[in-house]
Amino acid sequence: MGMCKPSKVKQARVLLLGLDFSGKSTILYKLKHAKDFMTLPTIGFNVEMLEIEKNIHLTVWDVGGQLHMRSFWGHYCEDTDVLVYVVDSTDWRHLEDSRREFECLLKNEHIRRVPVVLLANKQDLPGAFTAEDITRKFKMKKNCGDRDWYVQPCCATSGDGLTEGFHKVMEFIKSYRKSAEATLAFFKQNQNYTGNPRTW
Ligand code: G3D
Ligand code: MG
Repeated sequence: MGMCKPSKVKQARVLLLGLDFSGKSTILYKLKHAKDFMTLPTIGFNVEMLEIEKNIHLTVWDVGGQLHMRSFWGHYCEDTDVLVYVVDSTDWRHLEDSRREFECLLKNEHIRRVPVVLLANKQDLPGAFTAEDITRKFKMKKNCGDRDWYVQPCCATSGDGLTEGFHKVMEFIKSYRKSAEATLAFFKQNQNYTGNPRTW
């Protein structure tokens, strides 16, 4: 009788959030299909599997960012390895809204120490705030001081900056899982430990 080889493929979960129209679905499908893609306003969510690195499968959840959907964001946080938050860098009218939603999201207990990659999208458009502007406006040092974070300028329609942004996602996932493994090893000696850290 043959024996099944254990699968070498590792799984991780990425939560892709941001206000509606910031470019989340364009990013998801640009990475998935590597070509331009017509997006429609997302009703509910889109979910796709991406393989940015061999043998690591990212399940990416792109949840609608309309006002009525934002109250559901919290329901998607559990088991998340990295939060990717997308900002329309030209939409100065809604920048404060976006920052407020971001700060609220960071308080969710399921993503308390989860790393954050913030994508400063639509850099191709005139008047776009730079990644440095967005870093300051989103008070990244203060708001994300307790976790790994990175701000990546990008243009979802051309794809510029997406590879760099998602390589950062991969780097963060690996170090997040490694520290979870160390935590698990440490606490395994303690019989009373009932936690469930995210290990491979
Ligand atoms: P969402 O999923 O966050 O709601 P979408 O956003 O991905 O649906 O994108 C909203 C609109 O912004 C789309 O335009 C899309 O083409 C555009 N967009 C996304 N990223 C960029 C970018 O980097 N540069 C520019 N110039 N436009 C971008 P339409 O007109 O199709 O609704
Ligand atoms: Mg969408």
